[in-house]
Amino acid sequence: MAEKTLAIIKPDAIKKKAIGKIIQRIEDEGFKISGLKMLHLTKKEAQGFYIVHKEKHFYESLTDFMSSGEIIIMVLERENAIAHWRKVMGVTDPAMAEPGTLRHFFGLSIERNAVHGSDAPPTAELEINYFFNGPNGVIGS
Ligand code: FUP
Repeated sequence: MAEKTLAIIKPDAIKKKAIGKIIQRIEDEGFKISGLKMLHLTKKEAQGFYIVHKEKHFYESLTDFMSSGEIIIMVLERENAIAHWRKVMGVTDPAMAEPGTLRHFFGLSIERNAVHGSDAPPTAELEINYFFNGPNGVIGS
């Protein structure tokens, strides 16, 4: 059965003009893209998205970065979508990411790591709702 995950192309990858290559890879990996939009998040929207990290030392810098430029947000569907997308992205720190992964190709640092993916089914649902059908209105629609 198809599963859904949220995927984000982050500002660093957009600045590098990597949108086309990343979306090509997504399609080559058998995902169906069932939602897509480009947004420039406000600082508040970035803080809301990363609220689980609010006590972390990197929260301020991460949310500055995520609100520093446009991002592309997608809903990806396929069997085992969450785990498969995380495998295609590679681990959080690009320096540790395996060759062939998107973070290895495009990531600059643990903060500027090119792409985001949900980490579990409840998170995927929460993240998709945050951008596509949030209770307080659809962000950026
Ligand atoms: P991931 O699920 O791989 O995106 O990684 P995490 O949920 O652990 O981290 C969320 C985001 O926080 C990462 F994309 C990048 C950022 N981060 C930092 O900026 N510094 C750190 O030390 C760890 C994570």
